[in-house]
Amino acid sequence: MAVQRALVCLAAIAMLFQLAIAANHPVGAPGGSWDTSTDLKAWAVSQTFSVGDNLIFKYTTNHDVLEVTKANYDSCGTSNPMKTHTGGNRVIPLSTPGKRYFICGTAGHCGQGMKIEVDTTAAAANSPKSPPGTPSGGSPPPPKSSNGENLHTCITLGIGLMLMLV
Ligand SMILES: [Cu+2]
Repeated sequence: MAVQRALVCLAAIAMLFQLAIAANHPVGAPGGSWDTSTDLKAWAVSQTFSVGDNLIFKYTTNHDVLEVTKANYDSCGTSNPMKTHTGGNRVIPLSTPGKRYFICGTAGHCGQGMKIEVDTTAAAANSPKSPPGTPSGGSPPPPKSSNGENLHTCITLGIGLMLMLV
């Protein structure tokens, strides 16, 4: 029984960590952003993008964000972008593995370095999807008298642990 409780506790903590693993990537941070003065190429290389992460573009309105083909990325071609994002604050979910290309559409900015290649990798093998045991809308597993309490303690512990590590 004690082993079972320990396992539940570990599972709860693992779930919390998994949530923490999905990362946000503010483009150019720290110290820079989506602008012409940030070394965005170096920034992109320094990042590890995983499925489930988010790219966050924050920029002044003299910029925009175009998602383009590799050819247009290479040539700074701004015609026929796959997507155009304006408004100054854009969250782009990285939901599938593979390469995506973003450039600024303002004349000259891509040539000044406002372009990034984002290579999203599949989620790491040690963070599997949550088990399919809980169908959406299904009822939660039958509560056992003290387990709820234990789970709560575990989650509290897990959050404490995360805060320590952050
Ligand atoms: Cu720009």
